[in-house]
Amino acid sequence: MREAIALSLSHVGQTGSNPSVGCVIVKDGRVLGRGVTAKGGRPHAEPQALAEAGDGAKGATAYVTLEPCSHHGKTPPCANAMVAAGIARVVVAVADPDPRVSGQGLKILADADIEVTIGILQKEARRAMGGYLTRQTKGRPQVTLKLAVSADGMLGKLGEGQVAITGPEARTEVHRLRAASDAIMVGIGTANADDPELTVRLPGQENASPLRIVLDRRAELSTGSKLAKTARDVPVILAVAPSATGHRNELETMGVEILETTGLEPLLQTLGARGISSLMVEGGARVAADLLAQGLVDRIHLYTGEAAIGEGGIASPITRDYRPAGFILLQEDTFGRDHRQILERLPVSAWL
Ligand code: AOF
Ligand code: ZN
Repeated sequence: MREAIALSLSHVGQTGSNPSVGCVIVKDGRVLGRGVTAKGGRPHAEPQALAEAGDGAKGATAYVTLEPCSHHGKTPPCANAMVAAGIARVVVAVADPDPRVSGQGLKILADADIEVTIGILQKEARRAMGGYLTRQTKGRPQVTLKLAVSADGMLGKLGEGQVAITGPEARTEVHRLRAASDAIMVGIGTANADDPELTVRLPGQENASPLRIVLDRRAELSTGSKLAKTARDVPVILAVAPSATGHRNELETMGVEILETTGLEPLLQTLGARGISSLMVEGGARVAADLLAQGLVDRIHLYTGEAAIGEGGIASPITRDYRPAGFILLQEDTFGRDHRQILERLPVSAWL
C-alpha cells in the first residue's frame, strides 16, 4: 500500500477532477503490476496495473488507494476488471465518496467472492487525495495557504512589491506545490504589486501550471501584467464583483476569463463545481486573513526566513508561533517526505 500511495503521489494535481489513485498487484511476494491514474484522469490506475500483471493477476492481491470504481464512465468499471482478471484479494485504503461508487465497488468485489480489506494506511492515502475528498464532501477545493514570513512576522513591505523572505529551497517547494495544485490564487494587491507569473518553472514540469485566479473585486488587474499577457497560454480567471467595470473588457479581450462572484465561499463552490479539487493561495495578507476568518483554509504551508523587514512591514495573520486549538503540526510535506522547512498544519477533523 505504501508503494501504491507513492505511485498516486506522482500524479497529484495532474489528473483533472479525478483523484490520483495508485494500484500495485502482488503475488507470492513479488510485484507483478503497477498503475497510477493517468494524467488527465483516464485510464484509471487498476486496468493499467492489471495489464502489466497479465495472466499473473489470477490469484493475486491488488492494493489500491481508493475503492475501485463501479460506474460505467468513459472506461468500464475497475471493480469488474478485477473480477474478470481473477484477482483473489483486494486491499483498499479509502472508500470512494463519489455517489456513483460509494460502496458499490466493494460490493461487486465481495459478491464475486474476492476477499476485501478496507482502511489500510487510510490516513496516509487520505492525505494524498485530500483535494478530491474535500471537493466530494464540501463541494469546494481543498485550500492550501502558502505564507512566507520574515523573522519579525511580516509577509512583505508596503509598496515594495516582492521581498525575498525565503531562499531557493523554499522556491523549489513552492513550484512543486503549484504543480500539485489544480488552481492557484492571489489577491489583486499582490498581483499588481508583485506582477507574478504564477506558473510552474521546474525542469520537466513546464506543462504542470495550474489555473491562475486573481481576486479582483473591481477588475483592476493591469493589462500590462504578466498574468494578463500570458492568459492565452495558461488560463487566468478574474473573480470580480457583479458590478465591476475597471479593465474588465480589455482583460476579456486578452483572454482572461471574467467570473462574477459575491464572495469567497461562493467562488470556492463554483470552482468545486468545475472540478477544481485543490487550490493554493499565495497571497496577500488580506486574502489570507479573509480565508482564515471564514474557516476556509484546510492547510497552511508556512515558510520562515531569517531576515527582518522592520518599518513598513505588512503583518502576517499567522506567524511561526501559530498554534490554534485543534490543529496538529506535521513536519512532513505534501509529498510525504520528512521536511524541516515546511510546517504543515492540518485541522485534525480534515483527516479523521
Ligand atoms: C478508480 N481508479 O484510478 C480513479 C477512480 O470520469 P470517470 O469515469 O473517470 O470517473 C471519475 C470517478 O472515478 C471519480 O469521481 C472517482 O469516483 C473514480 N476515480 N476510480 O477505480 C482510479 N481515478
Ligand atoms: Zn475505475
